[in-house]
Amino acid sequence: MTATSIVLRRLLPLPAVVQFLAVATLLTTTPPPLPAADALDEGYYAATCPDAASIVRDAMERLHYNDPTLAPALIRLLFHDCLVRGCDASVLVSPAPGRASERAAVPNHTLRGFNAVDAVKRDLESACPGAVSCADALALMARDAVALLGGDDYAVPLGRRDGTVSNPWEVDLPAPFSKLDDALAYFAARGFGAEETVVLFGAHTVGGAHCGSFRYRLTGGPNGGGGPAMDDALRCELLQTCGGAAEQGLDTDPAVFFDPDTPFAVDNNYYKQIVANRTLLQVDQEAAAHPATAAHVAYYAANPDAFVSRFSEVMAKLSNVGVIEGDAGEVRKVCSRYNT
Ligand code: HEM
Ligand SMILES: *[C@@H]1O[C@H](CO)[C@@H](O)[C@H](O)[C@H]1NC(C)=O
Ligand SMILES: CC(=O)N[C@H]1CO[C@H](CO)[C@@H](O)[C@@H]1O
Repeated sequence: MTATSIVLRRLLPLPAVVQFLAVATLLTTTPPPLPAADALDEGYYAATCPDAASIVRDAMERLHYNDPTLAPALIRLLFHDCLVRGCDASVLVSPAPGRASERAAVPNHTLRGFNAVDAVKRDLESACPGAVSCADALALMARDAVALLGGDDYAVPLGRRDGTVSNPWEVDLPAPFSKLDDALAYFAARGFGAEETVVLFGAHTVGGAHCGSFRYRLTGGPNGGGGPAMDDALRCELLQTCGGAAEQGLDTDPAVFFDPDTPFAVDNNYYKQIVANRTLLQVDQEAAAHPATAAHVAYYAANPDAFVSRFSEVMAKLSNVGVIEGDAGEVRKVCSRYNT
């Protein structure tokens, strides 16, 4: 076992890079509206579920204790929810016969944490039936995940409603081999400037990636995939873990921590790694040298505390993208199913 070998459970099928391509070329859907934070309210459940936030926090502490890989998965789940149709829990819906959902789209194949959301929602339902939306539950869980991983706690105003639409063809998230220019444009269209995007990318200091997301970078010399170079020592190490074969059985693909030193800590190691050409994903590595991002990368590599506090600010902003409120949508009883 190398230092980067993994403990991440091999639960879910792996997306072949080539499948990502189909998604990456489909950047055609309309972005969700920009953040609508001020309509949400921390006291939204004061009458209907005053303990909602602490119910979620208690459950998250229990879940995190049993499985530290869950917290990173939830941070990623929030990202996949909020930038597709807004933070409306659309990512949580299970595909049903005759009714596909975002979970049928390729980037979801490695998403995890759905059972945890359902479990936390069960706790909320037994305390206050029908009150708390899955979109709010996920926003709170992601906030708690950041805190449990040593990040700064941040306020999550509430009142998101759950969407009643979830379409796989609307999942237009950037692929790991996207050009950084395209990824920056994607985030900009959703209200995130280059600095904010670089801060969000800092999430890749926790959790890990399956080899299928970066194996193409390992072969054919240090510049294997045609993208920016990977440090040769890391490349050789990863080749041992991942092998060089282009394809691997869907649920047997190994996974590797982004930050092998502190995989469960919100810290600035991501920036130090990309400065050293020691990161897994091509789009991340590009951020080290791109004129729109290099200065931010250098700043956060040198200022750990600035990153930790900024990360929570931008996560708070991410939690509010394109929320639906009032009487729109519904409050799902089970997060993986529409009520009707
Ligand atoms: C261009 C943008 C992004 C791309 C292409 C990207 C891609 C990926 C890929 C390929 C993985 C590994 C999946 C796997 O193989 O298991 C991953 C993991 C992860 N991503 Fe991103 N990501 C992006 C942005 C973000 C953002 C904005 C966040 C959150 C703020 C985020 C949080 C995470 C986390 C926490 C993990 C680890 C998940 C786990 O351990 O289960 N990513 N990302
Ligand atoms: C990282 O890669 C770039 C581009 O190939 C190279 O110029 C730079 O010297 C490398 N940095 C380190 C620390 O290896
Ligand atoms: C976690 C999850 O729902 N994954 C799904 C992603 O899409 C594939 C293909 O449709 C499903 O088989 C997975 O269950």
